[in-house]
Amino acid sequence: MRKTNGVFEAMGLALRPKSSLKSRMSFAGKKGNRGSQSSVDFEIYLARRAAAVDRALRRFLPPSGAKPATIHKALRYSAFAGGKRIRPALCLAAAEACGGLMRAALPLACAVECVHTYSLIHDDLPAMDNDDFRRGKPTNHKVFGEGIAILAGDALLTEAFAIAGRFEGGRRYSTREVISDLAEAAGSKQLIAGQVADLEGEGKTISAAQLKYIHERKTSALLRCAARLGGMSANCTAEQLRALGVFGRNVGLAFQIIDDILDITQTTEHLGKTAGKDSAAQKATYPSIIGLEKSRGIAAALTARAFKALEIFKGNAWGLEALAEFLLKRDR
Ligand code: GRG
Repeated sequence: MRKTNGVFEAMGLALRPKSSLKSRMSFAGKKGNRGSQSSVDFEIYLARRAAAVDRALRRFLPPSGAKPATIHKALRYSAFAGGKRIRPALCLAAAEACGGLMRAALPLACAVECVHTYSLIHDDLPAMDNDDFRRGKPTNHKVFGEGIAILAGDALLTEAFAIAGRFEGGRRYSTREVISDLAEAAGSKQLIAGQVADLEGEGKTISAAQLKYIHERKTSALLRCAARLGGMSANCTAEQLRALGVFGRNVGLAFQIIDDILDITQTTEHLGKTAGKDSAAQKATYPSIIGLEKSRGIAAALTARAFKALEIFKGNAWGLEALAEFLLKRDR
């Protein structure tokens, strides 16, 4: 039986022990009976995590009545529009794997979600992807106008660092270190570099190596950072931090490939965002270069690599394993 983390458990947020959850979870690369029960269990786990993140974000973000009300309404509109909260879940699961405390990890989980939400608001703008629909709702600029949407993104990015600053620092990692990790992931050599390469690659033939460069930055950098920050909040060892980075990077790469597959195979209504955007924008994706089946194989291989990185946790990283498998099989 795995060790459970008392603090996560007391809040109804710990994963179930091995016998009830893990035994029904299948490894990403294995064939076999993948019962629906395990995914139901994990969806409940994820929903509880998302609810905890929502409660914390409601507290951390300025209220919608704070002046000027327009900007606070706009940033809260996107922050609470129904995102899946994958990055915060990853951060919290990493903290749990390292025996950490929910209250130490929550500000960092929320900070990553604010960076993510800002990037979506800006990505949807007419000057970027020009999208009308996100998280099942009209995009921020469609509701509040372009000027306010730009400012709502700016405000969320800034709030992210204020929220991360609530992390008091621990035995091994200072507030400065976590903030600098987040800044690096969100900065011009990672998240923004990915977006620049993505924009510049539109309508061009790009190689698989260039595509990987984009995915590593546009998507993987923030997922990797979420896992690392969770570990740092829990005073993880240097070896654990490295493993969380490898895990997050590979899960992030798989996440983007699955996202590109879903863009082709699902409807706008189901995804809550416009489907078919990549081919419309003539964007190179793994499915467009190597086809759907090979792309699924690469996503599974990346997930298997992510699982491998968790070996050092000796069975205490159920949340991370379940999350990686859930992300590989997701349909939205
Ligand atoms: C810096 C403007 C700017 C953009 C950075 C993140 C990004 C690049 C663009 C957003 C669009 C995009 C295709 C991002 C790649 C990562 C991705 C698939 C995001 C969607 O993440 P989900 O599915 O979204 O977790 P929810 O809405 O559930 O939070």
